[in-house]
Amino acid sequence: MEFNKEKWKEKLEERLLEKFSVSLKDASPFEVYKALGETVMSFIAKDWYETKQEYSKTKQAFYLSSEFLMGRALGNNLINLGIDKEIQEFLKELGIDYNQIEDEEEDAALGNGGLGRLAACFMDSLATLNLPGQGYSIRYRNGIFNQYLRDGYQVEKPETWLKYEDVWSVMRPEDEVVVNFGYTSVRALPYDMPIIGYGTKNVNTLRLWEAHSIVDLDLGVFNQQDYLHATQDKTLAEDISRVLYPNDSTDEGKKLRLRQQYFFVSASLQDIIKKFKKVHGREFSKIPEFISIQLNDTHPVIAIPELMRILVDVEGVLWEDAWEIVKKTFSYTNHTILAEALEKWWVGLYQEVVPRIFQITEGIHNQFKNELANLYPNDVNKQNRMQIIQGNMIHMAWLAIYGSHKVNGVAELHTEILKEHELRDWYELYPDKFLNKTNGITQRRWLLKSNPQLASYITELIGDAWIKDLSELKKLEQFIDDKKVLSKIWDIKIEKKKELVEYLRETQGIDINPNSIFDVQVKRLHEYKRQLLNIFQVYDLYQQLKQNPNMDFVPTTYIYGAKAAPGYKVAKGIIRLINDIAQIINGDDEIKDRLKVVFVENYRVTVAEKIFPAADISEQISTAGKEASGTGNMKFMLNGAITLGTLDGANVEIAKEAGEENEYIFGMRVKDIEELRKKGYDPRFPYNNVTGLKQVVDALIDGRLSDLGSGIYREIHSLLMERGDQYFVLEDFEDYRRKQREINRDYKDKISWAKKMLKNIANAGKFSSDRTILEYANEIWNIKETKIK
Ligand code: GLS
Repeated sequence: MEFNKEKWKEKLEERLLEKFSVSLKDASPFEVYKALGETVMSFIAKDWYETKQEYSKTKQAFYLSSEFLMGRALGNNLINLGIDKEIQEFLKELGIDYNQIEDEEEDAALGNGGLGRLAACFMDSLATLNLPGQGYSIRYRNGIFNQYLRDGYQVEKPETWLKYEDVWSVMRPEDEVVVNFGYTSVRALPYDMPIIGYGTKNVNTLRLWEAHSIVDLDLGVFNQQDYLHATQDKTLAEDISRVLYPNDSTDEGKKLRLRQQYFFVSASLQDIIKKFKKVHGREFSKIPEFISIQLNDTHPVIAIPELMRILVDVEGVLWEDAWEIVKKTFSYTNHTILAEALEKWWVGLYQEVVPRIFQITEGIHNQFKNELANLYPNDVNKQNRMQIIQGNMIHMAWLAIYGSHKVNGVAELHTEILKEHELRDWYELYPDKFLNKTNGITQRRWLLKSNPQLASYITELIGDAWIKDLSELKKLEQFIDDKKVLSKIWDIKIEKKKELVEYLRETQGIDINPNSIFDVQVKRLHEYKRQLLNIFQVYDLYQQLKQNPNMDFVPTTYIYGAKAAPGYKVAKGIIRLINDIAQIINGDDEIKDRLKVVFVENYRVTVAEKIFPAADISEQISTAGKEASGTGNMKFMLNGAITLGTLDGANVEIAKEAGEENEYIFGMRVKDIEELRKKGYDPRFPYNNVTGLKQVVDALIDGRLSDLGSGIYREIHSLLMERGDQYFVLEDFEDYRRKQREINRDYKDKISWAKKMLKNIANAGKFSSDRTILEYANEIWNIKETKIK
C-alpha cells in the first residue's frame, strides 16, 4: 500500500475527533490504537469487498476450526500492508511511541496451542498467496485464560479481549442464521475479521460466530420482578460462545462443548450453502466443484451429518446423491495420536443435544456397517473396530474418515504412525485417501515481525524474496565461512536476548545474564512433552555445580513458558516444581549468574514473539511418537536456535533439512520405545543405575522440595516409580544430560556455533506455512490463485 503521510494524519485526526472528541496531541495510547486500527480498516475496505466478490465466482476452501490463535493484529497488518516503518516514523514525529500503542491491543487468544496457532498461520498464508480460503470459528468472549503464579502454582483468570470491543471485527447482521438444537434454537451472529495478505491487495476473511438468544428477555417474568429468570434464555444461549475450552488434545466430554461444535459448524454450513445458492442456484451436484471444507481435527466433524441434513431435509436432495457430494467436499486433518483427542460422544448426550443430527449419523453408520459386512465378511472383529457407533459411543474420527476424500497427518513421522498403527484399518481400506502435510509457520509473523534485526540483515545479504518464498533462505549457505556474517548473526542474537532480558526484568522483576545460554522450552504443559525431564536435568546440574564449584561451565538460563489445562493436576504440579526449583537455584548466592531458571508467566503469542528470537536452544524433547508435529520447533529454527530434541514429529524433518550434525538429537526412537515396551520397561533400572538420577527423583519426596502440602509431588513420584513412567522420562534422562553437556562445551566455540545457527536459518525454508498451504491447495482443495487487481 502506498503511504501518504498527510492522508493518514488527516484520517487519524478525523477518527479521534469523531470517536473520542479528542485531538491527536491529547489522545491516550488506547485512543490512538483504536483510531489507528479503524483507519487501517477504512483503507482496506475496498480491497476486502473486491476480494469477496472475486472469490464468490471461484472454488473456495473453508477451514473449520474450533481454534484460531491469532494474537495481535495491528503490527502484523501494518507489516503485511508494507507501511509498518512509515507508521512508526510518522507516530514518532508526533511524539508518540509506537510500542506503547501496540501494547494497547489484547491478544485474540482463541486457541490453546499449536493446533490453533497453525490455523492462524494458515490464514496468513492463504491471503498472501491470493488463495480463496476462509476460516470459520466461534467468537469466544473469553479466550484462553490468563495465567498468574501464586506460590509457584498456576492460577487462572478469565481473558477478556472484547472488554473494550475489537477494532478488527465487523458485525454482519445481514448474514445472521438460526441454529436449531433439539430443545432450543439460537441466533448465530457473524463477525468478520480481515486477513491481510503480505504485499498483495487480497484481503481474506475469518468469520467468527457469536451466540445470542432468540428472545432477549421474558417480559412476563421480568414484570413479576424475577429478574434472574427473565434473562435465563439469554444467558443459556450466550454460554455457547462464552469460553474456549482451555484444554489441548483432550475431550472435555461436556454437553456445552458439543453445543459449541454444532453451533459454529451449522452456522458456517448454512452460510456456505446460502452463498453457493446465490451463485449456482440449486445445482447442488456442483458443490464439490466450488466448495472444499477442511475439518481441523475432530472438533468440527459434526459438519458431515449437518451437510447431509441441509441437503436432504432442507433442500430435498436424495440421500445417495447427498452422500456423494459430502464425500467429495470434506477432508480431515488429524493432529494427534493421543487417544483422548479422538473425540467420542456418548449417544445419549448427542441425541439430546442434536436429535436430528443423531438420526442422520445413525443413517451414515448403518450405511457404512453394510459396506463393512460386504468388505470383510470373515472378519467380524475388524467390522466392529471400524464402526462409527460402537456400543453407546459415536466415534467422530471414524465418521470423519468415512465422510472425507482426503485424510492427512501433520508431519511425515506422524502420518506414517497413523498409517501403520492408529488408522491402520482405514489406511488398508482407503490407501488413496491418506497423505501427509507437514505443518508450517508464517515467516511474516515469526521472523519479519518478531525479529526485524535478523530479517533486515537477511534481506541485506540475499534480498527480500524470502518474505514470500522462504526457500530463498537457502542462499544464506554461501556465507557459511564468512566470519563477518557469522559474527553479525551472533550479535543479533545477543541483541534479541537483551530485549528479552529487559522484558523479563520489567514484567517479572528478574535479572538475567544476556551472555548466558538461553535454553528454552515453551509450549503447553503435558506429560508427553516432558517438561519434567528438562527440570530434572536442571536440578541434577545444580547439584553438580554445588559439589564442584570450579566445573568448566558456560552460564545457562533455563526458560519455561507453559499453560496447564485447569483440571490437569499433574501438569500443574510440574509448574510448581519448576518454580520451586527456580526459587532454590536463583536464591543460591554460590550459584549466582551461572545458572538461572525462569518461568515466564502467561505465555502467549505476543510473548512468544519476544522469546523465539532470543533462544539459543530449542527444547523439543517429547517422548518419540507422541508429538504429532510441533510448530514451535520451526519458529526457533527460523530464528537461529539449535534444536535439542528427540526424533519426534517435525524434529525429524528439521534435522534432515539442517543436517543432524547441526542439532542435538538424543533419546529413544519410536522403534526403541516399541521394543522396550514389548520387553518390559522397568524405570527402577535407570533410577538405580544412572548416576545422580535417584537423587533427583527422590527429592520429590524426601523433603528437599516442597509442593506446599498439595501431595502432587508424591503423585508425580508414583507416576514415575510405581506406575511405569509412561513417558520414559527416566530412561531418556542420561542421554539428555549428555547432550546438555555437549551443548555447554560447543557453545564456547562462537564461530562453529554461529555456523550451526546459519545452517538452521538457511534450511528453514521447508517450514513455511506457504509451502504447507500450497500443498493443501493443490493436492486436497483444488483451489487456484485469484489475485485482486
Ligand atoms: C497438536 C499437536 O499436539 C502438535 O504436535 C501439532 O503441531 C499441532 C498442529 O498440527 O496440533 N494437536 C493438538 O491437539 N494440539 C496441538 O498442538
